[in-house]
Amino acid sequence: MTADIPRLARLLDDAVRNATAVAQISATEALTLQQAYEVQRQSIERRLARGERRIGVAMGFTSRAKMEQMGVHDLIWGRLTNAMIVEDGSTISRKRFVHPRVEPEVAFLLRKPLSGIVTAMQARDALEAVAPALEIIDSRYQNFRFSLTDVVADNSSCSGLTIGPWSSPHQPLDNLGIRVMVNGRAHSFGSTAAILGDPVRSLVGAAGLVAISGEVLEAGHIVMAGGAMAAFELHVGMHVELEVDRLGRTSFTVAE
Ligand code: 0L1
Ligand code: MG
Repeated sequence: MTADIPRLARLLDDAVRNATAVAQISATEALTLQQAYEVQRQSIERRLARGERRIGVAMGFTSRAKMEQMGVHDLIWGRLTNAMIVEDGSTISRKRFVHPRVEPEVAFLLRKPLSGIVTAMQARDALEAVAPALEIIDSRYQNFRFSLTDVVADNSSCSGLTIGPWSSPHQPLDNLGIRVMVNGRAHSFGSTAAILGDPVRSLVGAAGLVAISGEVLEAGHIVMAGGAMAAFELHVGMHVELEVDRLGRTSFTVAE
């Protein structure tokens, strides 16, 4: 049976808008990976038609911790829009999400377009800046469970991002200490080395993956490198702060 891609795109877009979980698509439809990316593209097109603007991409499953947490072992990507930006230090409403989680990342800002097979040196050369970032992920599937094609169709769970101060990318990024604090207390520690050994490799991967879908990482766009550690659940009353060595801090608070 041919998959009804526009229907699935609408289903997931409605799930985002209503913050309501849906059943895994893979329970009833055997999508190919290419079809899953097409569902993602069409669901984001619906957001763009409502006035949102593309601002970049988010990479997923770039660390072993994330792969093991979710049982997916392939690099994936999702599309970011301006509506997903959570101002650094601001408060989000829990009601906007189904079952949100957060994960520490680094974000790249591009000064030149990048697409296809590129070297780490070319990827670095395309960079304008780097920043500490927190990604708020929110699977639109019941119980936060999905297959590879499910999560790709669901825009790789992208939901929100806070970005801290931008710094020069001309510095080693491959082993920066990461600290996550919740309500002022240490929650978890890690290193940017967890992201493919060096987050720049995630940028190389992003350039290759978007090219398969005929896309380019545009100048001025943001690339989220992927969670460096397992994501954790967000609850009302939490103040989450990330500090990355040499890059600085970013934070947000969760309210009703
Ligand atoms: O940064 C990441 O690895 C995000 C993976 C997206 C899927 C998820 O964990 O829900
Ligand atoms: Mg992420």
